[in-house]
Amino acid sequence: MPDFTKTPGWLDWYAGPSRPRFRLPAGAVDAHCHVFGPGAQFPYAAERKYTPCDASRDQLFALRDHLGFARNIVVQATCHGADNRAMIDALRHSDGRARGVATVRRSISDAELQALHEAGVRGVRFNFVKRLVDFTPKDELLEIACRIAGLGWHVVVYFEAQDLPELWDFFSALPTSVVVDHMGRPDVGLPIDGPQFALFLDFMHRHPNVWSKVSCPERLSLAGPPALNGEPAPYRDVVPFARRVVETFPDRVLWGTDWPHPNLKQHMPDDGLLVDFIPQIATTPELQRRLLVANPMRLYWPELSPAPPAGI
Ligand code: 0GY
Repeated sequence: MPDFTKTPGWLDWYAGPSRPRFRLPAGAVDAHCHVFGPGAQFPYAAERKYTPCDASRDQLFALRDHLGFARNIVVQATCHGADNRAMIDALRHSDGRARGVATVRRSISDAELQALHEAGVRGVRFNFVKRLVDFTPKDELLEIACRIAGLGWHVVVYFEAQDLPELWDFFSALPTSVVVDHMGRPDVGLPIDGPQFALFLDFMHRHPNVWSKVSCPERLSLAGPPALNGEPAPYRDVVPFARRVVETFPDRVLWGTDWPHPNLKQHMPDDGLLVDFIPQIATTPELQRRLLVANPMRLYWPELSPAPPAGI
């Protein structure tokens, strides 16, 4: 049995999250979360950059029910490399209430892709965050994107804001819908109207196939969670950024908890508090319905979704 001792400083996910004050709309989808192992059943990948704590599918489903979500999108985490078994196991045990985003290599066969589709996978993730993965040549990624386009899947991309200029042309060449994790990780210490965030908004304006997850305030925030004396908004410095994206592109945004919150070493969020962040960034019931229900259903359960609004 390999050594699966947690990476030093790793914070476990928050046990006993509060019950959110914000009531999620019926049918809400947690569109970004993970399962980790358990390592004894689904070993972590040899090439991983961190070893997490275990976070099982049953624990994920318990959180879903506690927070009031109806469905999950389980995104393959880098600690499992391209071994999608833990994620697929979660989909198979979800009673049809979870779909997935996989990591695949160029060597995957058509039959294996088809098996992933039948298990509920609807996307692949390309990760460009250097602390998380080794470099994969772009021609290999483009080849994968062209193959999965035929299945009606999309590409999820994870990168940091300073890398968008270098990645712009590659993203523009992708033949599918493209979902950006966590707004492309803006530096929220910079002005919202400054060049860095303007570039990201311009990227979305110019590419109608690009969506954004307005998730991970706890990862992006420099201000942190509210103090115990009850500051008004959790992660308040992230609010204007996420709100700008939600209000500018209301039909191309998704939200997820990011449970079990990999690689947080200073502060582990209370997932109930994260849900209470939502009405700060999607301020009307209609924006909330699109963010949490209509948009993720259109992307992941199109067969259950009404026809999209005109122009989408
Ligand atoms: C996230 C963020 C992170 C990690 C991963 O797959 C992963 O390991 O996505 C991170 O460390 O920023 O979205 O889960």
